[in-house]
Amino acid sequence: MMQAQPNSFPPVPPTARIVILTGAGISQESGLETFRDPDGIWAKVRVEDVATPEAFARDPDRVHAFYNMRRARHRTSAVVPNAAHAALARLEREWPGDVLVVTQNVDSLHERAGTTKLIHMHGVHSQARCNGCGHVVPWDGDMSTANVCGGCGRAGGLRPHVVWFGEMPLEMSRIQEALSVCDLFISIGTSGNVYPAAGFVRLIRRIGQAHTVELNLEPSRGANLFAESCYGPASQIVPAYVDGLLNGA
Ligand code: BV8
Repeated sequence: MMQAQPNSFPPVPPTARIVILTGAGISQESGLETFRDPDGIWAKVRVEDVATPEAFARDPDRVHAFYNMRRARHRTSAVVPNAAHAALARLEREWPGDVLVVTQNVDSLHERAGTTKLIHMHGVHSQARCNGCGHVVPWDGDMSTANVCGGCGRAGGLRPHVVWFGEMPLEMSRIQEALSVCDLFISIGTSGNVYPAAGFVRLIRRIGQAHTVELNLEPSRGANLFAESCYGPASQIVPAYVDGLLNGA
């Protein structure tokens, strides 16, 4: 495992606008599984069976069981924000410039750590959406085809308010706007496999004004696209990187 490298780049000016992309790796030390690690979610269940609109149309009970299991896991007392989530919330509080977290994660660990400027581009499993009328409501317990939509009164159409493969991620124009003006782009805990998130660093490089940093356990698929990188567990390297930013501010 490559160890954290000292930050040998010029200090980031305190007016810098920061966009941070996070993936499942930032939540791994909180006890939530990643997707593509050897013991990850996709090693146990196929995307085509649980994370596409076609899967939900074909076998909604199976898809509900998959998300009910993940929602229940997330509710256990052992799953709490780790030092990486806390460091990003501190950065938002103490950094003079704008800080926006764009997460691919459907858990609520960033909010629970105190991050408020946050976009869940792949949705959240703590909300339900009606396939019939689009009504979105908070959802904490199990969900099934027996549940009735509070908006249209129909049963059977409620689904987790998450973005499946083949569906458009949420708030893409707001994300693209933030990427187009940012001065620092930090990617944390993502393997760089899933688009459009995996393409953000290419967009940033095309615009050419922002410094790009990858903080991950190991090099992602897009590792060579980042100007700076630091490898190790997020709970260690993210607080260290945030300290470096705030000490230089
Ligand atoms: C779309 C659902 C278009 C919720 C998920 C090119 C361009 C555009 C699209 C595509 C394209 N090529 C292919 C596509 C289609 C597809 C795609 O990208 N497929 C891939 C597999 C090739 N993309 C889509 O379908 C997207 N939609 O493009 O729509 C469109 C246009 C018009 C109209 C309609 C549609 C939708 C993608 C969203 C899919 N939904 N999740 C859920 O169940 O969670 S994706 C799923 O993968 C999760 O959201 C997850 O967050 C995401 C990415 O995974 P990672 O977060 O990176 O997790 P992973 O396990 O892979 O990696 C973890 C990393 O952490 C590793 O690197 C590991 O080393 C590291 N790590 C582990 N432990 C630690 C650590 N790091 C630090 N510390 C640790 N302790």
